[in-house]
Amino acid sequence: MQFFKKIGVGLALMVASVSAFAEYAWNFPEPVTPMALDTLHVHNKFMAICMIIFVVVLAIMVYSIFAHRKSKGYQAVADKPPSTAIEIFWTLIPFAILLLIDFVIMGIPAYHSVVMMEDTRTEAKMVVKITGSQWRWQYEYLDGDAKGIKFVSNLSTPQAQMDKGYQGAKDENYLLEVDNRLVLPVGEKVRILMTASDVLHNWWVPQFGSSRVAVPGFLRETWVQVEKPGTYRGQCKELCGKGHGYMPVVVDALPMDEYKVWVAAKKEEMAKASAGADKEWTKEDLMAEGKTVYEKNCAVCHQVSGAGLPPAFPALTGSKVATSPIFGEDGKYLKDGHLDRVLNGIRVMPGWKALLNDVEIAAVVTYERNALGNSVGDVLQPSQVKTARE
Ligand SMILES: [Cu+2]
Repeated sequence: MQFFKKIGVGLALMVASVSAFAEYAWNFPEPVTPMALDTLHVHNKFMAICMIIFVVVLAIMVYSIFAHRKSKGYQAVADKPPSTAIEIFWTLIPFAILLLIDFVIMGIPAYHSVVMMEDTRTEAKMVVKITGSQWRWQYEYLDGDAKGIKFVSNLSTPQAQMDKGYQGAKDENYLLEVDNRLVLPVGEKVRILMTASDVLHNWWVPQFGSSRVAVPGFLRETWVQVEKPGTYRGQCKELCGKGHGYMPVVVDALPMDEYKVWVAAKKEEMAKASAGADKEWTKEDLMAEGKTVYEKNCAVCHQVSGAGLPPAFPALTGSKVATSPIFGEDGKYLKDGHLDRVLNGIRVMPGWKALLNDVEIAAVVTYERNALGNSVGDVLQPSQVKTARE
């Protein structure tokens, strides 16, 4: 009887864990979108169904073994002549039960959830395009007040904390912090268009319940409607290379009025940046800006020191590209020259044309030519980048 008591205690614990669903420590993170909530409900329902099946099957099994034991005079089935009718009967009954559970009791809520995930049409008031690239996210607002806002979102955890042998304290949001967060209004259905520029990525925020693989050359879609203001964190969920663990997603969900303030501020910031492209920059200013841009965007492959990780990521220190002239005699930038590489990329290196503004590109090129062990001495002005783009 001791044995049955133990089973009883075990079952009681399992049933008790169902009530633990209320606290999310044991379960999915707290859902903040209708999609995440629906998925959680489906998950809980399925857990309960699986548990009932488990308990019923185990109970029948334990009862059968115990009640029909040999010492009571029961004979093994194998010793009796087989009955085809009984065999078929006992195969069809569980089959019918499982069919009912799978297709009706589990199928209907799962279907509801999937349809909900696919429905990007209804009531979507704004569209954000998300591009994954090795190893960062790019966000672009395609309509509404925020139309024209676009930026790159890079990991902002200090390099030192990621170095081998680092002993100090790590940030609270270690590897889950970025320089530019995606900002979305609360309560608004946002359609998300997703693509990638190099390999597969996956923009995933667990609390949103939406996850979709970003595929180069394809535009895929999903949606989010954040119901609760707050900061939500996620990661790239598709193994995408060396920096896969270094491209987090951080989303700020703001109430509509605060969101509008953010949009206005961001637009002003962008206008200021493009105005900066027309003035003449000093070498010091470009170098300072260039260092920031380099360490944010380029150091992940070419390393902070410029030594690179050959052969995949060549060194910039002493590199032919970074030390030979940028412009030809006709005044146009040279093909395969420094500016060409930065604007258009090559092989695994993305083109930075769409990701960085004129000032940032001019600054990073100037920096690469006059730091990292290089000392070419020349300066690239933002206005030259602007002309080069045209
Ligand atoms: Cu990725």
